[in-house]
Amino acid sequence: MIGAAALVALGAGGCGDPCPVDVVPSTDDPEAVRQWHLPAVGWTGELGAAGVVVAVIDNGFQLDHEDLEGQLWVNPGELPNGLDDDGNEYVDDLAGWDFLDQDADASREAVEGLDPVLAGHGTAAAGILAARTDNGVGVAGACPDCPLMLLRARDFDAAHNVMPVLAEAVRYAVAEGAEVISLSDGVLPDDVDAAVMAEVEAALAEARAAGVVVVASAGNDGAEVVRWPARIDGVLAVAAVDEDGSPPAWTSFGPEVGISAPGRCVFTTLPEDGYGSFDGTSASAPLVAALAARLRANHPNWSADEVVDRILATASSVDAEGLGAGTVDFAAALE
Ligand SMILES: [Ca+2]
Ligand SMILES: [Ca+2]
Ligand SMILES: [Ca+2]
Ligand SMILES: [Ca+2]
Repeated sequence: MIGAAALVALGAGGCGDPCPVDVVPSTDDPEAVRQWHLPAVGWTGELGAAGVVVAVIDNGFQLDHEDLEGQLWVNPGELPNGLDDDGNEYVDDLAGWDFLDQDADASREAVEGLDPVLAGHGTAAAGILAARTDNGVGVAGACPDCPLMLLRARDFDAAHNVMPVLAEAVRYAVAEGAEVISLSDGVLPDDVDAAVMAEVEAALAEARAAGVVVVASAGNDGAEVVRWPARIDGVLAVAAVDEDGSPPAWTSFGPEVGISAPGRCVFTTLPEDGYGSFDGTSASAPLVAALAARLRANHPNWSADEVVDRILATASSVDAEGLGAGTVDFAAALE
């Protein structure tokens, strides 16, 4: 699992202290007053990136969350009729797929005994990326015009620690037109089955060759160890910074990190039409994915490398080792 100890911030008690917000995003979303992370990365409220589909591969989602309504990618070739209309071998994949259950419903299903923090993981990541913005409800997303392709390929219990269906989810995302993949997930390198690793790395190489930018969380291990698959070449590994622009003690760091982004007290959507703070590099990666999508929209002919290079070249500096190029800066990158 991805550093459960650091994913501590959901629900009552939040981050321990109220999130200090000096600058408030200028949107009509009531909970945006708690979203310090948006102004911190230079996000100024513009919607941007119309039509650039971002795949979020995670542990399931509240697909009908009030602040994700209208934000989901829709498969144009599929009808709800029990048939595989578009011939992609997935029946009725109207808006994504559940690769664990092999069904069309990527909802997060209740699992008895599962930590509620982890139960809300996918919904939190999706909202950071593309919650509906300026709608008078909830929070703002960092790329609200990005259609979200929500793919369930992971559960946070031990049985799924090697992500055996991740390769299939990545290939689906690429085939169905996602241009960015956001992966708030990772395992310690020694915990990956060699065959699974090889298959996932092949799928990620295919994604990259297709121009798809893959962004992944570095991990919450508080050590110089970047989790797999963030650590592999061709995946943009994201570490966390806090509201002071410093690395929280729990963030993973190291030479494989490409960039850093806010990862503490990131206020976002949660299950049951909820909202709350989310901590961890699982919050950081979707922010960077949002910027990648924005850049992709502005520069449709750029390669994945060119998108990543722009993100790195325009980062603001961080006074710490192992955090890559610095903190992601939307304003500078999109200038
Ligand atoms: Ca289909
Ligand atoms: Ca169908
Ligand atoms: Ca399902
Ligand atoms: Ca909203």
